[in-house]
Amino acid sequence: MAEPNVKTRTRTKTKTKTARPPLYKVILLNDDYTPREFVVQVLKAVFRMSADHAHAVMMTAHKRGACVIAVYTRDVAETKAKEATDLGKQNGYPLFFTTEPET
Ligand code: TYC
Repeated sequence: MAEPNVKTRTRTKTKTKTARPPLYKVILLNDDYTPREFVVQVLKAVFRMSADHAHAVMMTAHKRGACVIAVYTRDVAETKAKEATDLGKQNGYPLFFTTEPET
């Protein structure tokens, strides 16, 4: 009986993956002096949050001491954290935002 003429070839497919930049968390810290409503205004203005989301985030920081509010590339995270902290400072409040690398 004749063998079927099957040729097997191995192909190597190379898929190039685009490296993603490391992400940084922006964290809101609680304090005893900044008015709740002011925190909400800053979250809406700097982090483009809805009123409801900003209020929920503010309350989480208020109750637990801190709240992760968003992740961005390092530059964006640091710029937004500084912008938001400066808004508090300009108004005489100790409101503070910090950043840390996402693990
Ligand atoms: N603890 C503040 C108050 O009772 C409100 C507040 C909430 C301040 C969250 C900062 O990240 C914060 N007036």
